[in-house]
Amino acid sequence: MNKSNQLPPNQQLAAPGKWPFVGEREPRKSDAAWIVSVEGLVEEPRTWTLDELLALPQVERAVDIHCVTRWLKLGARFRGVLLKMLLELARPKLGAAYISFVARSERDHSTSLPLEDALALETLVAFEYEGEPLDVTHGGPVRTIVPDRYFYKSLKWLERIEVLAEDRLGYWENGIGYHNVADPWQEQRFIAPNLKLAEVRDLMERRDFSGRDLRGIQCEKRDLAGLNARDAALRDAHFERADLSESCFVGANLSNAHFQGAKLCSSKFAEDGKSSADAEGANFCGADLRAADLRGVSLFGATFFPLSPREPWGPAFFDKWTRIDEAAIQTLAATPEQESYVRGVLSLLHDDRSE
Ligand SMILES: Nc1nc2c(c(=O)[nH]1)N[C@H]1C(S)=C(S)[C@@H](COP(=O)(O)O)O[C@H]1N2
Ligand SMILES: [Mo]
Repeated sequence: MNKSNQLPPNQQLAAPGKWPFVGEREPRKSDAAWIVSVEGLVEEPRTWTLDELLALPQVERAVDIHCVTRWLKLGARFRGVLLKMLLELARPKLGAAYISFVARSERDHSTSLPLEDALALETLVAFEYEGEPLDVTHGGPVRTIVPDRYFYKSLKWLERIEVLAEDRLGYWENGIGYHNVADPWQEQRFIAPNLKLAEVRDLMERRDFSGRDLRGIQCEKRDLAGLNARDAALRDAHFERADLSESCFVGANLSNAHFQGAKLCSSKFAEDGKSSADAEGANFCGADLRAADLRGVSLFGATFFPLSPREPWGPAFFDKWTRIDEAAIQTLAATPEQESYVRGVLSLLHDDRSE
């Protein structure tokens, strides 16, 4: 938390003890012993086995985890070695300006930071969480922890630290469009993609977004009733107050989409047997979800109930034809206020006395 005891904008607390995992689930399968190396623009490239790493001076830090999908976890205790220590041993050369962390994972997942920031933020090469070895799903045996950045800057299964003269965008930052600075206090979640205005206008007129990449699209207050957005990439899309009744979002990526005050009555986010949508971090406050079908939708960090009384929108509307199954509700478990709001409304609606 910062000095004023505030949470970063549009973030909500995860329940104590809850730590959802995000992204890849496991490292690349390999029989080779785990090593961590420092390479690139350094005087002395180094490699450490896990035992050698563990033998270096360790520190313990309480770190706030800020997930880009709108949940945070305060004061998570990590133990490890400071990046600064490893770099002092490898000695960056003149001209070293960026650092890229590369994972031992199927897609060689990576993320980067300006060297100066990585050091100033006291990046940790961590192997323990709350006194226990890191779980594999959370990046064990060794991951980086970058305080004060969205958590996608904290790499799981660290294998290689590359010191570079020029930046090399990481997996989420390159193409997928996550913000390369990622400061949660500035809400640097995504960069705006380059959508061609004429094309967007045409798609809106035809109400057909299916299969398109329309991240960050601006559709506030639009009449888009009956929209076909099947399998569309609509992360961070703006649908505030739009009419989206009877629309189809099956298979769409709606993470961090803005649905405040939108009409979503009879919209489908799911279909029997077919992939449902990803709505992690989406904002449904004030949205009309009567008769909407949200079965199996991933809702980590999504909000249905306003995070603060200052928010201009009240809670989302449901009726007894709204379909949210247990699988979808359970994805809200990390944010108990949201979960209990949804459960509460649904049980009221399905209570015979309210009919
Ligand atoms: N190797 C690797 N590291 C990764 C990712 C990934 O997919 N692969 N995802 C990132 C993202 S987006 C987040 S939010 C955090 C999630 O860490 P957790 O699963 O321990 O919560 O890891 C980051 N580091
Ligand atoms: Mo993330």
